Amino acid sequence: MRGEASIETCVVGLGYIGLPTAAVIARAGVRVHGVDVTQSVVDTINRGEIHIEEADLDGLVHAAVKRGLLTATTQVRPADVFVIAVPTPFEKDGNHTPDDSYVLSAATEVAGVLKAGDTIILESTSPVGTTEKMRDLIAGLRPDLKMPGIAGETPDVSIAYCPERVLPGHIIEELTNNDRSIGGITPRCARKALAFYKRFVRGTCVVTDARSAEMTKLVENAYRDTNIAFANELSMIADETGLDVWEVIKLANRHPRVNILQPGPGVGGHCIAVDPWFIVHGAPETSRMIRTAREVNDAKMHHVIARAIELVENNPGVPVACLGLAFKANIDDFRESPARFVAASLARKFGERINVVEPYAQELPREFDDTGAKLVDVDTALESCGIMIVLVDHDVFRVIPAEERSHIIAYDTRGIWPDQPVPQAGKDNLRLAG
Ligand code: SAJ
Repeated sequence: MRGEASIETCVVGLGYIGLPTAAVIARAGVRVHGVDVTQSVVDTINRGEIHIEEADLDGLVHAAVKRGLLTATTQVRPADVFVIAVPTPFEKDGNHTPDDSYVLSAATEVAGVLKAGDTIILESTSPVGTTEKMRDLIAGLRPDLKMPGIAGETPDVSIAYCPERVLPGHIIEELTNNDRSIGGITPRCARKALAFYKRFVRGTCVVTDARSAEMTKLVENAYRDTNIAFANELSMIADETGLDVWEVIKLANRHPRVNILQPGPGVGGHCIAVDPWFIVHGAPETSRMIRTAREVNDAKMHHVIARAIELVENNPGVPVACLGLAFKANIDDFRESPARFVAASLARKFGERINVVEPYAQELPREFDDTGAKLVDVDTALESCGIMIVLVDHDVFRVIPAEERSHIIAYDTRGIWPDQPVPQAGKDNLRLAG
């Protein structure tokens, strides 16, 4: 933008959030060094190509690399602003303990090149207090630099927490237009981060403190998880009582202050099924509803598996098609996907009777090896399968006309075929609505 000082940015982590963020920053004319631990990712980006699927990202990265505004390396380089966008998974202890080691190792690398006047921004979804923990780590590594929020010192650097809130499939548009929380360790840190985001964000940037911004990010996803759990619980109640959950939700949502979300085979992805646990971990005694919502959504996946097994066993010899592996509609992301888990469970149990339809997959994931299950296209499934289990609401499944599927028995966990004939009473599993 005209009139702004030229700055250099270093974005650490070039995944689903880091790469689009780097590309959008570069589009605003800011020079970006992207850093990733994986050499093949770095090489791909330096060729002007991308390693993930995301609408409009390839053109943006290609243009940024061509203009010399985006370069990728495996090493953190000196910059004016550092943006950390690395994963925060769970520890492998089975207790949903947040693993902040990637954040702290990125911060350690940044500390090595940090100079007075720099700004460090953490974007990774993180437990409350992580930004201060990062500050304390850097303070220990760089005693020559004064850190913000430590009494009596005028800081040399600024540190802030600024979470993204973008929806996969719409990342570029949402990175630019969504409002953002800008949480400084001090108000001065927030102002520094604000000036940075103003360069490429059109949405309103709301300034707050780092801990509030950390909690806000977790709350947003816990809110959605809780609301999906309500829908999933309703679907299991409807199953038990023989009601059509889609009809009930449709009617209830005509109330001006009711907006129930849609049931499905469980909740997947890397955010909604993960972030609520960060709240539970920080306040285990008081976060009862948030924990229960997680448990309900996980239970829904096991409910779907049990119902699907019942359906397949009640129809001996009939070939089965599982529709979808992605964690949600119209994307190619199969990580942490309940659909994939359900389909793989059925493949292990029923072997070659199981066909998987996933237009976004070139091959089946490894857990399907040696099961006998096959990847087929929609038409093959319609011709050869008598049972269809809808696990993902991809548009390509939604638009299959009723007459093309009138011969099949459907277990529609997404409610995409409201016109599917309801099978005979007495077969409970066929009355399933969710
Ligand atoms: N789902 C349902 N029923 C619904 C809505 C969603 O079963 O009515 C399921 C989806 O099928 C999927 C899961 O929930 O398995 C999550 O999908 P999603 O579309 O709700 O969310 P994500 O994980 O793609 O992205 C979320 C978003 N958060 C919120 O909407 C509050 C996004 O804005 C965040 O930036 C993102 O998490 C993140 O990175 O944290």
